[in-house]
Amino acid sequence: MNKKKIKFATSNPHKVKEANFIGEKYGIEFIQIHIEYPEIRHEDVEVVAKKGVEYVFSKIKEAVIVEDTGLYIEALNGFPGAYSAFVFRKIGNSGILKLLSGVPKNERRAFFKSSVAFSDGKIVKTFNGVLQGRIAEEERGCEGFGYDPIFIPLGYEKTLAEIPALKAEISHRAQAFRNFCEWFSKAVLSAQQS
Ligand code: ITT
Repeated sequence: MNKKKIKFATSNPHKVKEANFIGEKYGIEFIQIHIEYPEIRHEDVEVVAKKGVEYVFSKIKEAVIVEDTGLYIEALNGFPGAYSAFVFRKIGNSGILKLLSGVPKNERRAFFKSSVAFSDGKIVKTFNGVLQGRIAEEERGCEGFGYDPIFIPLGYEKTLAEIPALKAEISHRAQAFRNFCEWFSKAVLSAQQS
């Protein structure tokens, strides 16, 4: 089968790998392009992703997606949320663990939200995924990236960095890309074929 290729503007190759794990099942291949876009200040990653894709489309004038993810920690009133990239660069996983030191296990709830935004100049559409879980007491595991070593999905005891195969199936990103691929293969690919 000829794969449908879609450009994916991101600096993060891990995201592309996780997206392609899902895309593969739909005959869709995501191709990484390096175009920086301004991440506007907004608490919701969906709004950030939508503005981002509009900017990237205006530069390349071709169908493209961007994806923005945030880690929302309940005990910190949703921090770092849409500022997750900045916070990760500044204080990293050890800084988050310090902020939560002394917070008991049952109060360490958190979730990841991922939003994929698509634009082809006519349609701008977003697709979301959420993964519930909690923040671990210490960093564990060496797979994955970013906050994976401190995030334990609901119903499990291991961090995402210890269970990459499971992450690939159930993550916020897997869900958002599955939603995108479902829509894209129905709305766009079937219209092109008829
Ligand atoms: P872009 O170029 O696509 O923006 P990025 O890595 O900066 O790549 P985000 O802004 O979406 O991506 O990510 C915000 C932060 O959250 C950043 O520090 C990531 O490392 C981290 N992050 C994103 N997705 C994650 C995931 O699935 N697991 C753990 N950390 C993640």
